Amino acid sequence: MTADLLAGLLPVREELAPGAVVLRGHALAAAPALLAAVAAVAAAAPFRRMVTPGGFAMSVAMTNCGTAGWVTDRRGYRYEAADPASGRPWPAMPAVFRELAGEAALAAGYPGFAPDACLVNRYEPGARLTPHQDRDERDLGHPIVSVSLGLPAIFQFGGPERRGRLRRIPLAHGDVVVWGGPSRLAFHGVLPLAADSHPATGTARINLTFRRAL
Ligand code: MD6
Ligand code: FE
Repeated sequence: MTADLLAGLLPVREELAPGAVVLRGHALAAAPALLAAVAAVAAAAPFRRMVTPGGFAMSVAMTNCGTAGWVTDRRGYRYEAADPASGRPWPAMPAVFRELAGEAALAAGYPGFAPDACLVNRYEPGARLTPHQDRDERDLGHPIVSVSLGLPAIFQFGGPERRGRLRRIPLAHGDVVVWGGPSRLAFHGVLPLAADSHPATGTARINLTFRRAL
């Protein structure tokens, strides 16, 4: 049985922790339009492996759209209005992105979410994200909406302290995680992607994380 079918047997709404929910399959209907929009964004602002402040190239390739984009380099993590690779503003956020994000946030109990930034992550086999907090946004009162497309991955989810135990949550094509309130500063990561192929994305997993950055 494929991961997508397995995911369909799980409850549609899973409470991860207070303020954090998984909405299974919530982005399935929009997935083709979302992936077409990802291709358009990447044509204007190509995926690239950014460098951490410690000097290591990240295994995940990233790009952004919206009025602000998340970047990292030797100087640190921050939001920038322009793509450092081109000097041009990040591509505008596609309407299908904004609508899906606002609607998923509402379904999770966060009405009025209006993202100004979407970080687009591309995982190839072996790519991973070490546990971290998302804390570069100005107002942590806004939630984050995270959309998984293509190959499945294991999401790690803990508490507000690095030392805490991490749960493992499988995320499949079309799953959406919404994250805010008392969980906004929870540590989370993604385990190394297993090699496989998916009809929607080939050998990759795409993750969209929507934020209100400014
Ligand atoms: C990913 N996601 O799923 C990486 N951050 O590829 C994140 O880092 C993330 O999924 C904050 C909230 C939800 C997330
Ligand atoms: Fe994150």
